[in-house]
Amino acid sequence: MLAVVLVIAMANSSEAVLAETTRQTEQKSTPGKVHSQHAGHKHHNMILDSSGMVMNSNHEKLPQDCARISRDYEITVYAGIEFATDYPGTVFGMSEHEYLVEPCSRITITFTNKDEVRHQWMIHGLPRYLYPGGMFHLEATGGHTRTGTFIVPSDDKTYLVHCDMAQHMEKGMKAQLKVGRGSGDLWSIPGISSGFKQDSYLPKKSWLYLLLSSMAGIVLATLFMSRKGNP
Ligand SMILES: [Cu+2]
Repeated sequence: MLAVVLVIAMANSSEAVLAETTRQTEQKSTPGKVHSQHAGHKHHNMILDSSGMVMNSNHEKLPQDCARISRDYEITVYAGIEFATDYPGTVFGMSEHEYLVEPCSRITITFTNKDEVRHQWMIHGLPRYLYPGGMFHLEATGGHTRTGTFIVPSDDKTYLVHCDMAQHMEKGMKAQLKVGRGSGDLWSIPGISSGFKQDSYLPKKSWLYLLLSSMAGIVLATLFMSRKGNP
């Protein structure tokens, strides 16, 4: 009995290995093909080749809260060091750091990388039932262009857009996409919001303590002056 189970288990595992090897061979031999069954990226819809990547592109699946597509946008974005010159402290930049779109709209991004290093245009916080990890993602190697499409839900929300290469967001590749009225500005968006968050090291209501101590100072000074005037 045990031997039979072992034989079946071995047969299954060798089948699995064979299937995986075949899949890998297929992927190697057909660069650029859509491989939604990629091992480890089972649920990603990904097109990948040597000059870039398009992940989770969605041209037709509507978010649950949208009855139809309200509007189509075609947005061209350039990435590169030349777009950082207007913003002190940055190294990389994008030609647009803010995108304003209508609820339930369909957005096609054409992303051109004008640098030699790789850059990405990645948006977070999309509905996970449509976009694995809540993410839509374009990546272009130096001098290349990638195009992809996604559809946003109906709620007013501000989405983070960035390049996820190490230190690129910190060095200027940060943007925001506002659906409808948005949900406020993100911090450190070049040309939009300030570059740092204030750390709250002061005690709460410190303005109150400051006011009270100033008033106490004035009272003491007044008392002191009036005593001096009337010995
Ligand atoms: Cu980058």
